[in-house]
Amino acid sequence: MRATTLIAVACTLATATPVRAQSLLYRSPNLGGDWVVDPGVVQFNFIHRFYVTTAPNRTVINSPTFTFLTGLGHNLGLGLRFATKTNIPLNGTTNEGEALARWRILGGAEGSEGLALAVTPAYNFKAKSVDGEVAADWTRGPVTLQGAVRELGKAFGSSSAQTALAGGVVVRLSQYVALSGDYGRLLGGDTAATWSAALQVLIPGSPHSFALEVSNVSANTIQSSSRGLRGGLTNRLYGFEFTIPLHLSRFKPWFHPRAGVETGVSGPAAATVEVAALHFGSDTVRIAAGQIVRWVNRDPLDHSVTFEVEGPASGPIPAKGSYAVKFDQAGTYPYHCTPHPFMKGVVIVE
Ligand SMILES: [Cu+2]
Repeated sequence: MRATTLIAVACTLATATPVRAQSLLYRSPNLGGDWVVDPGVVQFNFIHRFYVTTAPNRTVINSPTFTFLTGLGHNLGLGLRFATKTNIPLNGTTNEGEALARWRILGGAEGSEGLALAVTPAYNFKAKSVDGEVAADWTRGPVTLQGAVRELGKAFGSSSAQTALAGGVVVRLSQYVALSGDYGRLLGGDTAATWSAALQVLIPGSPHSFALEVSNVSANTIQSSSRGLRGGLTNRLYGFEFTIPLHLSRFKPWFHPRAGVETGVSGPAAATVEVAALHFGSDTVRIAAGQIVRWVNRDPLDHSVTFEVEGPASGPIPAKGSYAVKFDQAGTYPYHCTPHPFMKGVVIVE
């Protein structure tokens, strides 16, 4: 399949389901979470932790974990994790890889009020172990409570299974800043509990979030996140996490330059929403059933109008492009922009 075909397929898929964003403002450092992303998006999260050895060497020991997760639609995700400082005491490489799938069984877009729940089956290549996690969170206003139950098929190089429990809390001080912490431990056995604390920031005007972290966990796979390090200075690592959503549709203009395109239905609109400066100009519009709403993109970059419920979706609206939808049924239709999930609006059809 040619790259253009692949991208076209990804874009078609991207228009079919509502977005799921991924932001550190709803998740503490050692809880993998219950988030999934839209089809056509590859979420890349980069954790970098480190500690410094004692004098005279004072060597900085780095401990990164890379996570890639893509959306398959229907609240399913598929991903890979790779860490270079495993906490699984087996001979050989210190690298640790994990393949994972995720099904978000319950919950709206990330950050929605109420309960969300996901299951994450995984395979750990270092431990040759089938692992899994059931994770839930409950959000009300500025607070998100998290919990996770993990099952480790062959725990830490042994041939026996172990269960771990973890819980965390995130408190959002504003739209852009949050504090979080978590605690977890394996059931049974004399092992160190895991803990972390973080200051999280949503970078304004961007889809990125950033966290400054302290923890006693060196690698953030399901296994390595379940047992704390112990021993001297290595029981505390400092570091950061950075989240990067890569929207494959962003690359579409390489193949199909198109500005000023009009998509959706044609005809006079009862309401026009100007999209400019990364905002939907009127975030609430009221129309009567049978009328048309048109979105006009005044920004030099792509936006989209993606409804939270199954229904019409614009796909990328290029600069100077527009998109129009006719609403035949009364109701409330919240929507957002897929490349910029913080852009939100609602159409109320009366
Ligand atoms: Cu946008």
